[in-house]
Amino acid sequence: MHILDELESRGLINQVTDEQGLKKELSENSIGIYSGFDPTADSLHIGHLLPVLALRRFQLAGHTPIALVGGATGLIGDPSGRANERTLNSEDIVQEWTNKLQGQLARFLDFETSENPAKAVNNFDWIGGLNIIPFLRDIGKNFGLNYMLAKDSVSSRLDAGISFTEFTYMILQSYDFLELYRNENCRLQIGGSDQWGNITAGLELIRKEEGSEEGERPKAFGATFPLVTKSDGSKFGKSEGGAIWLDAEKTSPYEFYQFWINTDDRDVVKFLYYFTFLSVKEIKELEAMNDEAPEKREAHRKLAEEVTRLVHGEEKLQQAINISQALFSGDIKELTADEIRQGFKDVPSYHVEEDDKGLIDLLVEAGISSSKRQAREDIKNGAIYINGERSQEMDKVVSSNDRIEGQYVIIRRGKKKYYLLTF
Ligand code: 545
Repeated sequence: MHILDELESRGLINQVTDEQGLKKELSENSIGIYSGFDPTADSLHIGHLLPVLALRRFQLAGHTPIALVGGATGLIGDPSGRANERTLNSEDIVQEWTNKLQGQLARFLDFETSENPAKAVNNFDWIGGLNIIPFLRDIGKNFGLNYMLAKDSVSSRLDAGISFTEFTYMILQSYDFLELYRNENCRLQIGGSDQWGNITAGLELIRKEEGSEEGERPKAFGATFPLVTKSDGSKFGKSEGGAIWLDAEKTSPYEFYQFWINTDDRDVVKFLYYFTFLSVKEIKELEAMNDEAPEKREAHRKLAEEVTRLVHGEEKLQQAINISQALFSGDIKELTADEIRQGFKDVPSYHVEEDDKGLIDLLVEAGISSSKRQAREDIKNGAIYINGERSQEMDKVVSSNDRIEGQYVIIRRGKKKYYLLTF
């Protein structure tokens, strides 16, 4: 199947320039395809996944993905899709975030394959040293003020205000496209729908700078992805705790997995198309299962597995599954310390100073039972579980033997109330 048809059948194409021309180009040649990521945060989140995964889809189809990190553009700030001027980050911060994003992007692409290895580039390498006079003369001359003012990213900001800094952003992104067109055989830029204006500005620049004498159109194209929407109308990619980051330190693989498991029944099929590499046929089968028995959550589980594996790898996925199962069954004694940290990140925790401590005192001190009397009652009633096992021994002493990897004890009171004790 043609890569463009594949993207289309997955619902991944929002807009595309000269679709037939692009189709031909992709069938006849192996080309460079780029997408850019500005270091405006220390991590990507799932809102950035579509272009990252698309770069990989194009690589699997034999083309060369170029992941661009905006070491230069990140110092300026893209006004696209933003209602207000950004505050500038320091150069040190932008440098640090550039390195982090480069590391994250690299995980999704294959740099080893001999035919079409991926490329990682930083636009600071060609923008950082530019001189303003030649830049304004050679590149600036191609941008008419009316053209720039008519772009959504600018026109929508005329009331709220836009600095010259952000106003010039489209010129820099256009210059990147020209640079990659010239030096990396890049013929296609992809991005979210907010990037359409910047991408087409780049195509204009390439047309003007590289157009041949006979007026033959240079072969460069642009394509955008749809905005990811949810059936319940809420914003995609946010949970109660905020954004779902790709950095495991910011969103643990377990939380990440849970986010996908909790996908609305009405969205799960769409997300399988968007965020996995499962074939249309496989997704159709999952769709049938979801229609018949949504409560079994086969499609949700598959979605969570596939995306978690893609982002965090097999080992972290297995941990996330372990944690989910343990929390579901209450049988948590086999969990590792790392799994405990992920699974019980949001439960109340209490640090115990003593090595050995009587259970009754512990329950009161940690705020699990309201008084010693209540603690005795709880134990007697069988409401207290230590690492998933009911404990009805009144004079139980919690000691190092009870600790998971020497560090943690999980107390459960009743059906669902968990407490994390650290030592
Ligand atoms: C810079 C130089 C280029 C080409 C592109 C750029 C970046 C582009 C932009 N993109 C967004 C972005 O978000 C921050 C990511 C890291 C924290 O601003 N001007 O950098 C997003 N992009 C991915 C998708 C997007 C877009 O990285 O395109 O639409 C989000 O889905 O907003 O030469």
